[in-house]
Amino acid sequence: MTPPDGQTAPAVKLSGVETLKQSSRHLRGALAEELAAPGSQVSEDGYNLLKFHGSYEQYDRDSATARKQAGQEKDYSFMLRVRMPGGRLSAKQYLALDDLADTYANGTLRLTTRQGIQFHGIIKGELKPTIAAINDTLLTTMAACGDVARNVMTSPLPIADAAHRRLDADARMLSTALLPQSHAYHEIFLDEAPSGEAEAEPLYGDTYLPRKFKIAIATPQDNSVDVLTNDLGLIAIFEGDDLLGYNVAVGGGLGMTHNRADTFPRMGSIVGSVPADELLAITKAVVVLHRDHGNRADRTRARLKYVVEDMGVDWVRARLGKIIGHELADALPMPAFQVPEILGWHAQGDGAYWLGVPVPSGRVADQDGVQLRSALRAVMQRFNASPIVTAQQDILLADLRLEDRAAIEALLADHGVTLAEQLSPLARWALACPALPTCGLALTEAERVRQPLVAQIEAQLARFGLLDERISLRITGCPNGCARSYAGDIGLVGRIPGRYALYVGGDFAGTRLSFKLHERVAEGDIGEILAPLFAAFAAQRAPQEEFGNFCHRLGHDALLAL
Ligand code: SRM
Ligand code: SF4
Repeated sequence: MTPPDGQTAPAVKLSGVETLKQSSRHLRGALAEELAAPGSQVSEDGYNLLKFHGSYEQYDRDSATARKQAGQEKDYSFMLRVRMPGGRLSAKQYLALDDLADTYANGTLRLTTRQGIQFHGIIKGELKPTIAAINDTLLTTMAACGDVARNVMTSPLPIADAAHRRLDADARMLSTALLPQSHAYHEIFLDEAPSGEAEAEPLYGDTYLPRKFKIAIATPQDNSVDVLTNDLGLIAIFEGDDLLGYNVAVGGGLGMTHNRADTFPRMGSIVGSVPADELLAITKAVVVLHRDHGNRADRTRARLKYVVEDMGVDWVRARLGKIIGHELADALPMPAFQVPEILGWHAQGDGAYWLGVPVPSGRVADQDGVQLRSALRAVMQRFNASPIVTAQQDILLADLRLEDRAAIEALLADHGVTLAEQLSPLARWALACPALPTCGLALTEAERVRQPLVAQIEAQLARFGLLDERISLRITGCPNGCARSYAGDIGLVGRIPGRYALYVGGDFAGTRLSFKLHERVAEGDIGEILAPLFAAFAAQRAPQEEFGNFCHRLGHDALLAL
């Protein structure tokens, strides 16, 4: 797809989505009419355009077979994703979203691995009022999905210092600067009149990007966002309060397709650095690189990572230099990545405290005897907490007073909420994607088996005295990697119903991909299959060595021999 400099690309047959974008009048298509029409679904074109406005049509996969047998149509509904840079929103906004979960959705909020919030189960006729209500809170679903730059991630820590203020401001600035300029969202969902002015998409162009584009900003001290798994990873290097610049990592991404060897997860490559005042310029340059060189014929190979892999890091660096008008400086020296402890009580440095509350799989619900949703709502209302969603699907309640600690803990305990210190590190750091019943791509369960899988693995860790080890577990219902399953210590990737591929050898700090150790492990055998690895780790680990690093050091064959 990408020709060498100075040559013209051979003509390619564009994918259907490219043709749709081109003819959509900047993402309008017939969406307004389709949403107003009777029926529970939108057309395929409507489905593809809706993504740009933050929504996916889904159906309840649990009831699909029974409904088919009964001659009924599937139970269709819509997922809606809120874009909130750095996972930040106010208590008022959170409470408004919480209300909407009852009014229009399935009574739950879902905190995502990219610091967003999702609703599930909105019926077609209520999508428009839901989006309008979200807009009233001054949040948006615009460009939360689709072939554009998605929610920008950054450190969730509400530490009151110059570095954290800067990270927060950078994420907001980039998110705003990269929003599409089309007025379509306002016309379709907010009933605003067409602006009447000629509309342009100066950055994206009429066909937007070849595929989704993800950005995260981290520091070496806080890589809780897994910065290298993003299309563009920005690593801010501070010396005290001074921002020296950003190291620029390009071409990260995790999705792959089973049985297609030319698709694979990839960690971003650090191609150089830019000074602090060139953050927006380099970000736009990487977007342009993707826009102009990404594959527009084959959507499974359309991510920026394949351009970087195919063309090489030197080409990327030279190309970016051309776009921003000067060569990229060499990468700034940086210490090794770390991931700090985020949950529990921490001082913010301004007299206030944050409490990080674990939210299993990010599902904020009142279910299974735990009133987590009510508890969070009550803390926001009574203690005016500022919520922040983390990339671990958890929530930080910031700006709390230490004198309220006992009352807050009592409130949470009354609602049956488990606090971080009551959990093993494995349970604290386990991620699971939604998978069944909402995700149309799921091959296996993920969110709904998170708890039993954690329990299975905990039992084996306990056998070898490893229950206090910090180990990250990531579970996904298919190879797309939504819970970043190829980047942690242990990855479980759904293959066929009830069976998972087992990945190990990544690391907690998120610097390395894991490798596949087993192709199809039955759900009930996962603890047992890990047991020999834990035994060897307990017996042979080097001082301070973490589980992922141990697996990496031994390598695939030695681990398999165990
Ligand atoms: Fe994802 C598609 C859920 C983070 C890679 N992802 C989907 C869809 C929309 C399924 C679909 O296309 O029909 C899932 C909706 C399920 C549902 O019922 O809600 C879905 N992805 C999620 C979330 C909610 C998982 C979670 O547990 O939180 C995350 C939403 C983040 C957000 O707020 O924006 C989510 N998805 C990710 C990540 C992790 C990340 O970005 O840090 C990845 C891996 C990184 C990457 O992009 O490579 C990821 N999702 C994918 C892919 C594979 C993309 C690829 O190019 O390889 C798909 C499939 C696709 O796009 O075709 C996908
Ligand atoms: Fe769906 Fe697969 Fe993403 Fe899980 S990893 S949410 S199953 S697309």
